Amino acid sequence: MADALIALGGNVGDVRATFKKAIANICGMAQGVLLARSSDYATPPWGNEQQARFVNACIEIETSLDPHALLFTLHKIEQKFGRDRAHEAHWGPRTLDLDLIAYDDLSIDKPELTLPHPLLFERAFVLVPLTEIAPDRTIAGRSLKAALAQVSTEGIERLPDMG
Ligand code: PH2
Ligand code: MG
Ligand code: MG
Repeated sequence: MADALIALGGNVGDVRATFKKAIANICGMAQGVLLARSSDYATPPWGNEQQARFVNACIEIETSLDPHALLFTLHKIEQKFGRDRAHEAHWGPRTLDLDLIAYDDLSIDKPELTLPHPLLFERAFVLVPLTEIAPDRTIAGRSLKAALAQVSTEGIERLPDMG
């Protein structure tokens, strides 16, 4: 079994309800066990600022899928929840984005999959929820806590639990 960190994001529809269903799908389809789930956070849009705020979260799972099969599964789940990669704007609005952030300590540099995720350390909307669930983790030799201290978390707001 491998340990995978996955970032969730979205800003179209009832994103928090989508997350809940998507996480159940991930565990079912990735033969996974949910090890940790962060809080949900409202985050200012990054990359393209002319769009609604996002909701972001991170999970840690144990999975028996290899990284490529896991990525394929994540894409299938994005589709199931209304994601349309063919017709969306780069960094634009979306119902559900599932990004594979890290898979054990594996480094992969292929067009279809780069691990760890290349923009991880630039994105407070990933570092905030990830540090919540893995405060002592290092990825590619960098401590998440130290990386978080170097980005602005302005406008990021932890959302109350849904119960
Ligand atoms: N995802 C994007 C583009 N911009 N901004 C925030 N805050 N959170 C995201 O998940 C996000 C984004 C495209 O995937
Ligand atoms: Mg993505
Ligand atoms: Mg993304």
